[in-house]
Amino acid sequence: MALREIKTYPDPILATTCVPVEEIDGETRTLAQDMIETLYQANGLGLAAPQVGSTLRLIVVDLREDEQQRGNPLVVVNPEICEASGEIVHQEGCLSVPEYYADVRRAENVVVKGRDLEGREFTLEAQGIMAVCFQHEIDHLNGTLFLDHLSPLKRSLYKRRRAKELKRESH
Ligand code: K1U
Ligand code: ZN
Repeated sequence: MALREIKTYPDPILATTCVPVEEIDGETRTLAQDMIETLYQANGLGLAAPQVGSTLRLIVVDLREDEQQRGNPLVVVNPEICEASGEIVHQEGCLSVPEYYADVRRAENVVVKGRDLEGREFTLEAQGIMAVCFQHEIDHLNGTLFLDHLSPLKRSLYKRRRAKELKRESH
């Protein structure tokens, strides 16, 4: 297993629509294992393949039940939201959007369909923060960031701030 570099905004891979995994092979498994290791090192709740430079439709989510718990990772290959209901406004952050948090409105309950690393199809139900997390990760596979759910004003303020940060870092 290896840590992978987390791509940050405005890396163009974060705006890319990812392609379905056609065959779950050794490379897919290595990618998933590396993503789990990278997720834990970054202390995130979820991670999508484009965040580590791959354009495959694959996400990993940590299904811990409380803040102290770790190590219950779920890999979902070709995830899809097949049902969504309710509404929740939750503060979101993103490992690819450093040091920025904002409230986002999303569905409160989702049913997610996908495959595990053995190719077996499964569905799961998620509520609250886990539902938010699945929507956030599946957005990544469609080239969408939580910034895209904000008002144009908030988004452009963030983009200006990020451009200044990157300019400072380059000097
Ligand atoms: O995709 C990512 O960048 C990971 C991101 C996913 C996310 C989960 C839930 C709400 C919004 C976004 C994160 O994990 S950011 C870290 C985070 O928000 C968090 C970490 C531990 C506990 C709760 C939240
Ligand atoms: Zn994210």
